Amino acid sequence: MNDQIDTQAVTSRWQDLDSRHHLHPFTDYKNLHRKGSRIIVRAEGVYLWDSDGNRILDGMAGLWCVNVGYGRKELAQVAKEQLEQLPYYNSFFQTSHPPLIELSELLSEVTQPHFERVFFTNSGSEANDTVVRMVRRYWDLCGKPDKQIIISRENAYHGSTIAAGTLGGMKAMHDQSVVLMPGVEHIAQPYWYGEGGDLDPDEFGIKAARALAERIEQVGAENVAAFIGEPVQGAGGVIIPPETYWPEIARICAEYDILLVADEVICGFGRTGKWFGSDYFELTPDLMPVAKGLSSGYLPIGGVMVSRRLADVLVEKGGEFAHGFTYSGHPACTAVAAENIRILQRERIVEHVEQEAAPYFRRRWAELADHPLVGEARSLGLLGALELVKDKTSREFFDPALEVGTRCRDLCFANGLVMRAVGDKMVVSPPLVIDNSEIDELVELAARCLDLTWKGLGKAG
Ligand code: PXG
Repeated sequence: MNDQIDTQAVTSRWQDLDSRHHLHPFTDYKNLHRKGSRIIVRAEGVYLWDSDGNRILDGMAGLWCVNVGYGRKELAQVAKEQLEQLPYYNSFFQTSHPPLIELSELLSEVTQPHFERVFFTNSGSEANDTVVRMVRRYWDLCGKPDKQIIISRENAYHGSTIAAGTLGGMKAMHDQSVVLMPGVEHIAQPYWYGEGGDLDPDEFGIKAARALAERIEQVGAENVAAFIGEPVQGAGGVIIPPETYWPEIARICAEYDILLVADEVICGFGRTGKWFGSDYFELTPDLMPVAKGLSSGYLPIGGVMVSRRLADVLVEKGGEFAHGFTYSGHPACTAVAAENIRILQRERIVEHVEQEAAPYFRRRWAELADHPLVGEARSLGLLGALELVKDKTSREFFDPALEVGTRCRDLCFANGLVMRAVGDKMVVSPPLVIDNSEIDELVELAARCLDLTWKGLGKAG
């Protein structure tokens, strides 16, 4: 009893300090101040523990990143050894160091053969800023300096810096930025469930892809540098494009000589059951920004995989590429990322996702479509989404003011499951090492929380 009182006192103290001295990312401060944050103190495998001792199944792998699961002593050991050996040195001015070189080689090994080089950053946002710098520099060096425009999609997420936030298609973010970066266009997303109307998914996939060709025609191909897209939109609500979508996008990019950028920050490193989302959709992009699963989130690191087409021009015609970060290729981060990739290889985790976890998850997750609240239960690899709807047959959504998704998310958290709400879409992206019994637990907890949400809406019994 006394222990419990002590624990609660410690939690309240942390909550108080947190709300007084910390501004959280993407958070409504007043709301948080009323509730107090959930303080997470340790983690192992697919589970988290909070400061009150509650165990929580982490259905989101942190923020879509802890691919190899929590508690990997090998990664802690590698970080410790690297910090002792060489805690910092930069890669500017013609210097380099062993873990950076080793990771670069490993990345060229696990990506498609035309990716031989990587530019390191500290995050996915910086990777996408680098994409902007790089594609514009490329076309300039090719003698086509007018090719500046980058076409992206509504409801895409590419990060939170000015450049990455502009590339993304998040209305709430655009509304809060007084000045967005010029030279970015947005087209409709391939979101069949919400925007497909009477078309079947394949017809809608073609229609959504043709929006790219239409926009290129409108602004002039001579002005367009690149198209950027997440193979599966993550933060937008696990939007899985119809099968017809990506082949048509790739065809249009080739037809108009537009670079194709696949943002692999979420889809990379096994999430889809292949090493990269591009492998899953059989795309050969020109650039692939990566982050998150690159180090399984153990230390911050991102990068851009650069194809031979761009690298040859940057290297041969180049002069100085005036871009980089103090911590580009940080020794401890690169050492941990390299060990993380070796874990994925050694334990055949990508194969585990493709052959065992994803097929089992797909079957169990689909069962949730029977719930009266769920209009669609979709998944790809270890990405899943539920559409919470008012009417299953007409695909009618709830009034956003009801905040059905937020209610469901809060109920999940209170009942031992992290499931994220994107509006009224519930999404999951668990650690890739999840086993079948943990998938059962995830689905059963989700079902229980859907019931509680349903009851809370006053629809039961
Ligand atoms: N690209 C994609 C596809 C992402 O999902 C970024 C770039 C930016 O990465 P950094 O490392 O700069 O955050 C992301 C990040 C959410 C959520 O709530 C998603 C992300 C980040 C934070 C929250 O779904 N994705």
